[in-house]
Amino acid sequence: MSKTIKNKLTEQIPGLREEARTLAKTYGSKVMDQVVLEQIYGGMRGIKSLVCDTSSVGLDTGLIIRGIPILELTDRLPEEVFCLLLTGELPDEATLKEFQDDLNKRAEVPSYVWDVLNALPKDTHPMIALSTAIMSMEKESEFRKQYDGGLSKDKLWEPMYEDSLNIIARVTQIAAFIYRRSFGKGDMIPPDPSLDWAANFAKMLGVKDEDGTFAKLMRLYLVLHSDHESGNASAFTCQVVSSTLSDAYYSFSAALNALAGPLHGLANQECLRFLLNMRNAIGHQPSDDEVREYCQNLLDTGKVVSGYGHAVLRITDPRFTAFLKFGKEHIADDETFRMVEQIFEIVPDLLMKQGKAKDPWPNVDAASGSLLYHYGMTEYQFYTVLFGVSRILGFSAQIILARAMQSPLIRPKSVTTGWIKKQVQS
Ligand code: NMX
Ligand code: MLT
Repeated sequence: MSKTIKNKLTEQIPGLREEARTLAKTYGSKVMDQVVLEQIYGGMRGIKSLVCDTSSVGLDTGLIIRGIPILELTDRLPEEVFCLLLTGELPDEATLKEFQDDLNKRAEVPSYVWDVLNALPKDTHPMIALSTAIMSMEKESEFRKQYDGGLSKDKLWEPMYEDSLNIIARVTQIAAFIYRRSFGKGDMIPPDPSLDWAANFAKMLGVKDEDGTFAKLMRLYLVLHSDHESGNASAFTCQVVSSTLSDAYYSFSAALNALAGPLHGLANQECLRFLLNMRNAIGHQPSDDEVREYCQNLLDTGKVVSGYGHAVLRITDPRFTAFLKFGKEHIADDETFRMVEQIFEIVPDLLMKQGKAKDPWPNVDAASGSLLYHYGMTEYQFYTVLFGVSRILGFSAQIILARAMQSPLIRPKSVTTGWIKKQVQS
């Protein structure tokens, strides 16, 4: 199948290149955005300076993948969403099957990766283990081999595609190994190629799942986190590294390091930790007043409420809505999930009253942990690895397309404080 996706891309690329060339040539000097000083000091927030066709994030719509709002994709498999991210089309049944078979063929993890992981202390953070495991496989890179062999720039997307698919095919085994080793869950569970990517992952994690609901959650989880345009910290890191013509191993590892920060992907771990701390501090299932007081105290002491706020969104993140729906359907009476609902009722008001956060609404990280916790994955230090496994789909689609478009080295201009002072005085 991957041949089919690859064929599709091969057909699309000349047209995409021509379109970009014509746009840049015809309108090269047209002003697309203006930069104000606040943005320079404010983390470049909102500056339109990147092209990303895999997905877009509207401040009042949330994630849209190739024109399809994420809430219309929640019953899809992550493999289908990957095809959509990369080619702009959902696969038909045969294409999907071929893609899944292709992933299975690529699934063998080099044995030295287990040695590398086994050499790490067991209490190494799972995100370090994931990033290290991916870096350790760099010697497998087809991109590096072919670049060293002189492959021309216009063909570099092909080995990028090969590397990306190899990583997608292997990363679930690696992540499951990390989970089982870090938290004393016993030996590795071998992959089952008869299952889809997410169900296979759920099985390898070894979480008890008699009725298949955890596998269903994994499918949803891996769809919802798959991409969020290219300005977010991890995808941007991935693009920058890949733009130097580093391969996918370097690029993903670097991107995962960016994802591992508490303002980004680690917020899912922090959010669950916050729920448990609140429950422990209060000593019983908290009342609304107790939740309000606890959260207000957090804000008063200068802390952030993890899972709330966003650099782009100004609405409830539809990915949160999808998790909330899943929770209401499957675990409505769960105590931790109830706290997620209570916080949703209470925190936006507190944030609005505080008047600092531009977006007082929940993001993707506010509910996901409570669902995992319910199904027995209580080790919240692992949650960002799940985010990373999913986001590797988006990283892959983005850097394959970037090489297909022969995107240049990313190198914006910095200025000194002295230069800024001169500008504002003139
Ligand atoms: N709780 C308390 N304060 C907040 C929150 C929050 N949830 N969100 C924003 N603020 C504060 C922020 O710290 C800043 O304060 P100060 O002026 O003292 O530095 C002020 O509000 C303005 O920040 P914004 O411009 O609204 O947000 P920004 O675009 O800078 O940052 C986040 C976006 C997501 C980093 C921020 O909302 C945040 O820290 N949220 C909590 C962490 C989180 O959930 N991150 C996950 C994001 C999604 N993901 O998975 O990556
Ligand atoms: C993401 O999914 O990457 C986060 O919501 C962060 C972002 O978009 O900035």
